[in-house]
Amino acid sequence: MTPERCFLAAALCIAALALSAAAAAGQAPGRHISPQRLQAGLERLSDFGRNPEGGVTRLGFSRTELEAREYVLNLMREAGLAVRIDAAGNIFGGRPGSAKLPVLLFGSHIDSVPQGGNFDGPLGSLGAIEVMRALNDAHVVTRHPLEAVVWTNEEGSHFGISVLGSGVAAGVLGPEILDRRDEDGSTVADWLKRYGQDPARLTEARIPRGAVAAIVELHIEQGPNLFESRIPIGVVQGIVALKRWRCVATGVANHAGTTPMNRRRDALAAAARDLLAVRDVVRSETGRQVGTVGYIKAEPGAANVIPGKTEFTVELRDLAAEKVERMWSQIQERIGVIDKEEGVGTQCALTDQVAPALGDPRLQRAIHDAAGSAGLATMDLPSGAIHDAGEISRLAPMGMIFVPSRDGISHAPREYTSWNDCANGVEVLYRTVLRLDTELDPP
Ligand code: HGY
Ligand code: MN
Ligand code: MN
Repeated sequence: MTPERCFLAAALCIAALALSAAAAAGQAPGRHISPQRLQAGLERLSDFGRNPEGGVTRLGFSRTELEAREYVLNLMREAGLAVRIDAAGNIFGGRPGSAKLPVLLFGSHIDSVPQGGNFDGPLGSLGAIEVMRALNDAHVVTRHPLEAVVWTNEEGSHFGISVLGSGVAAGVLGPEILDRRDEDGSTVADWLKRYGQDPARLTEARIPRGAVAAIVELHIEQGPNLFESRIPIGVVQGIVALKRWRCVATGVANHAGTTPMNRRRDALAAAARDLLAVRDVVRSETGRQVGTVGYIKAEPGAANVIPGKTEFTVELRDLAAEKVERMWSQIQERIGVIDKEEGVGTQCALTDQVAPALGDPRLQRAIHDAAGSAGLATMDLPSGAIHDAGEISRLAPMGMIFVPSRDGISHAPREYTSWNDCANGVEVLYRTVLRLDTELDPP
C-alpha cells in the first residue's frame, strides 16, 4: 500500500500504512506479548554471572546458575505456573489445559559457556514464561496443558556433557553420567544433590513417549544468515550432529636450551600440527561441516621446557552423522602420521556426542504461519548449534524459531539480538503455541 493510493476510507488506510511500515521494520503488528516485561527479565537475568566486558559466565552446575535458577523459579511462580523440578534439575512451569492431552512444551536453558552472551538460552527460557503471562493476560484457555521448561546444563561447559538435562529427559543419557568428575573433584551426582535432587532417582526424569505433543524452542540464530538478509524469523530445518574427543599427545619434556632441534619429542608441536590437520580435513570437502580445536593445554607450561604432554579437544559437526565419522577417520590417520614424525604418542577418547535432529514439517509450517500472521518474513535454515529441543525430538515432534544475531556473533560477550527481534521471536512463539494447540490432537 502506497500513500498515493490511500484516498478512500482514510482511517483504514492509515492503519494499513502503519502496519506495512511496522512489517518493513520487522515489528510484529498487534503483539500479544509484552516486550517491556521480556526485556526487564532478560536484563535482570544477565546480572547473574555478569562479566566486566558484558555477557555472562554462568556455567551449568555452579553457584551462579543456582542463583539464576531461583530467579527463574520465582518468575514462574509469579506467572501462576505450577512449578516442578525433575531429577535431572530441569525446571518446568505448568499451565493447565481444558482437555486430557499431552503437554505442549517450550523453553530453553539459562547456563552459558565461559564468557558467553546474554541471549543464548535466556531468550527462549524467559520467552516461554512471557508467553504464559501473555496467555494469562488474554484469559486464554488452551486445550493442551502447556509447560515452560528450563533445561539443565545445555552447554556442557561443566562436566563436558552437552544437553545434559534434555538428554536425560529424552532417555539418551542415564546414570552413567553421575560419576563424571570436574576439576574440583565434584561429580554430577554431587551437583544434582546441591540442586536438591536425589541422583539415585535420575531416570525418573525420563519423559514417557506420548507425554509431549510437541517441543518448541525459541533461540537466537548464533550465525549471520538472518541478520545479513534482514529477515526477522528463522524456521529451523534440522540440528547438526556433534562429536567431541579429548586427545592427549605424550612426548618427552626436556631442556629448551640444550636439546637439539632434531632430537626433540615435542608434544605441543605435534598437537599444533594435529590442530591444522583437523582444519585441513574439514575443509577438504564442500558442505557446511565444521571442526574446532577449542581447548589446548601444554605441560609443564614453561618457556624453557619442551612440552612433554599436551591435551586438546577436537569437535566435529555436520547435519549428516556419517560425515562426522568419515572426517574423524581421516583426522585419526593424519594424527598417526604426525605422531611418527614427531616421536609422540596421541590417544583420543570420545567425551560427548549428540545425534542430529530434524524439524517436524507440521511444526515448521505452524511457525511459518504464525510469523506470517504477525507480518514477519521467514527463512528456512539449518542449525549449526545444538539445542535441547533436538534431544526431545527423539520422543516428540520438534520445532525451532530463530531470531537474528547481530553480526552472527554468539558464545561471546558481544552476542546481541535487538529487543525488537527478541519480542518478535516471543510473539511468534506465542502464536505458534496457539496454532499447535488447535492443530495437534484434533478432537
Ligand atoms: O555448542 C552448542 O552448539 C550449543 O550452543 N550448546
Ligand atoms: Mn550455546
Ligand atoms: Mn543455546
